[in-house]
Amino acid sequence: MEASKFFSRMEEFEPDEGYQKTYRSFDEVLPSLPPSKGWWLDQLFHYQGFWLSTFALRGSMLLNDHFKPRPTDIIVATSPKCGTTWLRALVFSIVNRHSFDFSDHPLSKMNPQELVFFLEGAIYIDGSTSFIDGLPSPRLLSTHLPYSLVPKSMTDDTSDCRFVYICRDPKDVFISKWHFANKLRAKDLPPIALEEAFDSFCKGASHYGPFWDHVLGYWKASLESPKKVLFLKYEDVKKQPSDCVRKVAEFLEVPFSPEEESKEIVEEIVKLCSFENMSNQEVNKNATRNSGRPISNSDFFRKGEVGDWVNHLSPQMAEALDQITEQKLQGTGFNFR
Ligand code: PAP
Repeated sequence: MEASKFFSRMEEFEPDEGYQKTYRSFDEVLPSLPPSKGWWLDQLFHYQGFWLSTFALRGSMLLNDHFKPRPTDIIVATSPKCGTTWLRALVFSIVNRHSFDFSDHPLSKMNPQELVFFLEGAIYIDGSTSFIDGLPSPRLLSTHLPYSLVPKSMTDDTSDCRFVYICRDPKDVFISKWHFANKLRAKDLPPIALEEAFDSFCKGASHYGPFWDHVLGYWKASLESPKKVLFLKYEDVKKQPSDCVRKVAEFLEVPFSPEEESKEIVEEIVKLCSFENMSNQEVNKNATRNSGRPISNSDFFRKGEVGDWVNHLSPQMAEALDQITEQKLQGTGFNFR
């Protein structure tokens, strides 16, 4: 299929020669990539070590060729279902805490995806970086791309943009992904069986997988460049949300002042972004996304718990996944405990 067919707003955008070149590269590269069956979309493609949908692949190529990072850019980076929605909300409310009243906050009216823009998604919709280019600084952006596929102009030493990454126990990630995939599957398809999804997750063939390689890419980057990449775990944020909020604020160089501490602003942020509060906002209960996909904001708020996998995975499956995790993480200095 020609790249131009993918870009839904192409008629509004006149691509110059630079963009035409990227579209052509995409058209050339796609047929050469090993495919795998997706969980809801037709196919995933193995590109530079990761399984990407055509959506993510195009996004990555367009980003690489056309995105101009700014030193003030803040990127929420995640493998899907590790806490993207939550981290978007936390980062937005930390960075903008002087601009909004907690009693009348944008997060009460908008889903975090409308406040922290999904890079490869926005670029896919426009077929260009024009929307992202038009955002005022500091830009709050998010990506699911693995660190190795993020443009070098964002990750190398000359760039000051910062990444806040969150990961999560792969057993919970898998269960969350499986539920989500079944929401996204076409109505005329049966739900994807847990065993089938499990098999492909273990082999690494899920969106932006292998999961472990995604985590390790950001883990290593956080060790090598601690000022550029902050690495968080979902379970730690659940356990000690206030500490994590302070950590993110310090990393972003907007630490809480003693006055803010005395006014309990950290606790306000934790409350505002909590699963209970966010999942009860009208916008997150009902609104359907304007993305052409059969998902609504409520699909991003399922249980928000640590350890829900126990209700779905057999002990054998859990052990198999733990073993893969142990093997993959051996010698890296990282674990999910
Ligand atoms: P995405 O990567 O596709 O954008 P993401 O937000 O990471 O999705 O995943 C949703 C998960 O985060 C859900 O987990 P579950 O399926 O295990 O329940 C969702 O419930 C959880 N989640 C969403 N908001 C919050 C929050 N405020 N606090 C804790 N967990 C949350």
